Amino acid sequence: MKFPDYQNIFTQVQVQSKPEMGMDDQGNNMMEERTGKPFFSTFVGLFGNAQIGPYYVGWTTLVAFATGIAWFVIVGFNMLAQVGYSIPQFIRQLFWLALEPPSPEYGLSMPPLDEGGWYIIASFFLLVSVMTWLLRAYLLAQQHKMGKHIFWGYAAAVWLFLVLGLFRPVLMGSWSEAVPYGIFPHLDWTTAFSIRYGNLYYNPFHCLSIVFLYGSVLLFCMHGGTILAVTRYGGDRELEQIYDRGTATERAALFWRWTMGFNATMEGIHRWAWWFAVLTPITGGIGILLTGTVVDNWFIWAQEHNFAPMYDGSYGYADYGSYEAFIGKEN
Ligand code: 07D
Repeated sequence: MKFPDYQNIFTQVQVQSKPEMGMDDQGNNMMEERTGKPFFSTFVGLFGNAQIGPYYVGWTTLVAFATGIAWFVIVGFNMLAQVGYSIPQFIRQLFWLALEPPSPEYGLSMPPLDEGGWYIIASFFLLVSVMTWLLRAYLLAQQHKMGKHIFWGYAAAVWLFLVLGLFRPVLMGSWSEAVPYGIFPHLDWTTAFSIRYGNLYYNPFHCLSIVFLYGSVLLFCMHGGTILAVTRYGGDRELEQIYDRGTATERAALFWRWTMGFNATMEGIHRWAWWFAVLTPITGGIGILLTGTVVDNWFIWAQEHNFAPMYDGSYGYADYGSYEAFIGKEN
């Protein structure tokens, strides 16, 4: 028999037999709260496991879905109302439509429905949805007697989400600080935020967040590439290689040590990747929390801390504050 030949995500081998149902620690089938009759899909099997289902439905799943759908529908209907309930216009303008937060005069109070009230209600549902989904990750890990690494990873993203939509608006004393719901509008908000606070590139925590974001990409590529490259020596059985190091690990380690003088370990590389990923939103959240609360202008802050230039007038009219001042016709 020819040894199975693996090619990237597309494997030539697909396991399709009696469905894997999962076991509890007594060795019984664990079907409580699992719904859906499992089936196999050859197409899905090209990308991952060919088995679809069963799926875990506990109370957290139901609450997260119900509130998530409520948020989605409230946002959708508000957008629809803005185009006079015209479906063609809704489709045409979808990317530009938004459910915006209340304007600043309402502070942290509850505004009328069509002046941000719907935004507050939708946000409440989104908050419940994201938090119950976080709890779901914890409970599922607990049921499987797993570590809580995935829960903490998602919690890090939730930290940034909470900073953007809850903690910072409360510290600033206004819901108007929160992010609008909409495709381009939330991107516009991001740009406006950066400009308002003197260019986010000069926020050192934004810098750190980018380092970890790009770093995660690099590590993921290095690790994925390394494992694929030593799969022929059994490197894909990574856990086995951790406690019983074989030639796959030796070669992978040697490759990197000869390439850059240092190599991670078969176990440690996963901690590197996890920490880089988790630190992206952790550092990001710190940066956003400081913006407007502690630091009002990151460019001036950077000048005061000697890593943005103090213009002396030799660079052009920007140094003068206005074009009129630059050409000497201010008065
Ligand atoms: C957003 C939060 C967690 C999300 C959760 C999900 C739902 C429901 C709905 C399924 C990702 C909630 C669930 C909503 C889903 C359905 C239907 C995590 C999030 C829990 N930046 N920037 C970052 C770069 C600039 C700005 C981080 C690069 C400009 C602002 C990251 C560049 C300006 C903020 C990053 C660049 C600007 C950021 C995000 C380059 C103006 C943030 C990390 C090359 C455009 C955020 C400190 C992340 C942040 C952030 C990268 C440029 C503004 C590292 C590469 C100068 C306002 N930027 N940025 O993991 O943390 O997000 O900043 O130019 O708030 Mg930036």
